Amino acid sequence: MSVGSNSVRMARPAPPKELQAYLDDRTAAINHALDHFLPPARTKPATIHQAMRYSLFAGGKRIRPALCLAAAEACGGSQDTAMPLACAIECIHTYSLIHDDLPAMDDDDYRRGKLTNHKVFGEGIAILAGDALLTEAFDIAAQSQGSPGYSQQTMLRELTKAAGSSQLIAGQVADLEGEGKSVSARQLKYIHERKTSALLCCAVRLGGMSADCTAGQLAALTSFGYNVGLAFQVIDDILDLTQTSARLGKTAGKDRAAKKATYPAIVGLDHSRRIARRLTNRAYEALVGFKGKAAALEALARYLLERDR
Ligand code: GRG
Repeated sequence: MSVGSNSVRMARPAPPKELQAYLDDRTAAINHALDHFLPPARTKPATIHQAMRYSLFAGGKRIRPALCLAAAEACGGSQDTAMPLACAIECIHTYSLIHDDLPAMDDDDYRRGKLTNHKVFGEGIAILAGDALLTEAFDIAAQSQGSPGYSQQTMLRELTKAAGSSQLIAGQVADLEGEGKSVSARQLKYIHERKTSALLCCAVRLGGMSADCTAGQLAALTSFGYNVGLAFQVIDDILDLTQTSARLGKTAGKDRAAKKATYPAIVGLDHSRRIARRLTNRAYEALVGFKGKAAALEALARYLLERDR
């Protein structure tokens, strides 16, 4: 089914009103900041800046930057201080999606409910748009201030580690190499930890660091981010199997068609749902010490577990 502009979007259960208002508010602030940080679309060469902005403003859920801001809030920090780091994470995430959709990778025609970058701008420009977003991410992160306990250098290294060849890229390599092969649950966890959890975890850690969090808070945020990140990918695999392309804004059912290793393929749908719930419960447990200041993080974790796109 097409997910293009002619497709009909189905109604979906909305997050609770308060969380929806919170997400709308944060999304507006994140979009405003991204618009400020990115070169204007008319900046020469205009094609590349249009291509970068096309995917960045295509309607992503903004989960990672929202988590970064919520983590800063949980540690008593400000949205403004965390914002460059939140935006840098979203640029890295968007680059990874553009490249993931390329014919040499997952070969997808739709993303975020729109044609993929290479379908609109061609493969060469899509590769460059991903490269440029990755590079821009570090320029944006370098505009963060650092906090008394965490230097700007420490935070930049946090970002490079999460996006680099032992985390995000390592996950993608293992994913590519596992296609069509029998992959164990242990190997699958290795892929999920790197391909998905590393960047989500980095988002909450950077939010905490921007707020000069204590060592105990950083450990709690790490456990929260790690578990939410794993749960996120299990849910993503379930949605690929159970939702329509129109609902997801990308082609559904691709994992099965590509014989990709997923939790539903290895342990079944029901068990996968139980695993996602268990991981989310572990994420909640990590927040106990924040004594209510992490209400937004907790609500986001619940939303991610219950989401349908
Ligand atoms: C270096 C050539 C090269 C490629 C890098 C690292 C990489 C490619 C791809 C990994 C990207 C990937 C698909 C990770 C899985 C994480 C995931 C489920 C992403 C979808 O996240 P959502 O649902 O997306 O938050 P939106 O569109 O809402 O932001």
